[in-house]
Amino acid sequence: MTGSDAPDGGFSDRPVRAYVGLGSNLREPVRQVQSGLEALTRLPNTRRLRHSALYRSRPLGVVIQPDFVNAVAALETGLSPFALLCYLQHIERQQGRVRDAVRWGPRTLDLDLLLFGEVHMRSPDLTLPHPDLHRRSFVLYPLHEIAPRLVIPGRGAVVELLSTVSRGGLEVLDA
Ligand code: ROI
Repeated sequence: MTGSDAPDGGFSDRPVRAYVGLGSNLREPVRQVQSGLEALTRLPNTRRLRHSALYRSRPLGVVIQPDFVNAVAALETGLSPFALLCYLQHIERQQGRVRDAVRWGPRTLDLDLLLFGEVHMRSPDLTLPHPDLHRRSFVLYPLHEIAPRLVIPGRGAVVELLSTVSRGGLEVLDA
């Protein structure tokens, strides 16, 4: 797979700061999220910067399913948004993700492209910023941990958004 398979040409003009949310609640979720974080270090034209602690969170969506493990990582990337998305989906497949199995149901590894610099876009395959990011405590808390001054384009400062969501049982897991 190469970045140039992407519909937007594959590369950005200059490096962009992007944020990725990781979530798993199947087949040893801690190990799934750790290997997802490692896989992000191997993306082409990309440096993985900070990542958050691992958090345990109650499932949003189908309620009768195992708790999730979530984390957020920051990247600096020369890939385009669609090329990065393709690589993230490739990592999900490598870790056994079956897309569209049960909507809002359990998953081995979900990698959500949360933010891509200041980019705003809406397409059938990719919406930026991620449309639910400002409502999800399991994204906002880890994001605030690694980027406390971050402002989400169109939504406001992460630190302000924290006070609008319930923490809902979110706990930091021991390292
Ligand atoms: N719930 C939690 N707590 N964490 C997730 O990462 C997550 N991901 C999902 C759904 C099924 C909506 N619920 C989640 O995709």
